Amino acid sequence: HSVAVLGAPFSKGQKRRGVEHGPKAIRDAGLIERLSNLDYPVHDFGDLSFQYLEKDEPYMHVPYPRTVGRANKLLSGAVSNAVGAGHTTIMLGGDHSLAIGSVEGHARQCPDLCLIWVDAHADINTPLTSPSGNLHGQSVAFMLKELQNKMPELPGFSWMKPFLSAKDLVYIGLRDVDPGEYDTLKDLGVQYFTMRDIDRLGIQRVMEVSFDHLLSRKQRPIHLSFDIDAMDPSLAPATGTPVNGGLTYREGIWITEEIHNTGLLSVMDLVEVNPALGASREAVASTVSMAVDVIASSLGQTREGGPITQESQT
Ligand code: DIR
Ligand code: MN
Ligand code: MN
Ligand code: MN
Repeated sequence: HSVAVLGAPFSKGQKRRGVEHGPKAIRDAGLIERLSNLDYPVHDFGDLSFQYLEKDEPYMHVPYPRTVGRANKLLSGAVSNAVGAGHTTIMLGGDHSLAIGSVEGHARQCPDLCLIWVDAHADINTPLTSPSGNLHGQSVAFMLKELQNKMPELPGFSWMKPFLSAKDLVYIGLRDVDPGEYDTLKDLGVQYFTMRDIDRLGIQRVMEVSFDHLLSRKQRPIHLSFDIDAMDPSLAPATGTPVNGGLTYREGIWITEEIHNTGLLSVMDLVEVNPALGASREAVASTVSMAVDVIASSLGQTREGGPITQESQT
């Protein structure tokens, strides 16, 4: 198989500037070279170019609905094309509102996909429950069929319909869940693992139960939506909404290694790297390096080495 890398320099799903520079920072840190050390061809599709609408009045307290909706429509088509061409697709954000288009485009090719959401946050607010209004905290609510009658019709989103069932979703890494989100998670019976659950069960067991939940009935494509703020802020400080007590390096890599080992990873989002934040150059460099490591590990980079292949003979 082959890998497609797709940059999505977009930031209007939240209010801090700089996250649109994520794709460039991740590429500059050598992502493509790292992936070419693995055993398949890598196609870099470059960055999408998003239009920022001049007139885009807030919907209630939700800023830039049309701009976010349009960006996601564009991204959806690009992800759908890349998956349709047979590539395992890596989407570099940009903020996490981009998961709406990424997962939707993936689902157009693979209607039976399942979604693993690795994040400090559940991103399942609706415009009515959202404390901030920011669309990057609402992405999952746009996807879920069960929330259809709780979602107002936002301008910019008429191109899509909810397409995912709550049973096809697992969260890992949660530690900052808003009250409305908590109620939704409980009402819908979503399978989720907070940092407290990881402390209790261990990350190995968390992944085992996650795969049991998603894959025991049948094998199907996995969409991994990885918000870098899932990682502990000591490892990934350059992000818009860091929360203490996150995943360790080894927990993060265990998650991605286990997902690779299923052989079912189809699309991965890596979002919320913001090179304009972070207290120093080192802080930005460590965040970007963490992003490259979880991507490479999702695509088969191992901690165990491997046999000689054609590629490994210089
Ligand atoms: C918060 C923060 N729950 C919100 N969400 C973030 O704005 O809805 N998601 N930062 O990544
Ligand atoms: Mn997120
Ligand atoms: Mn987050
Ligand atoms: Mn492999």
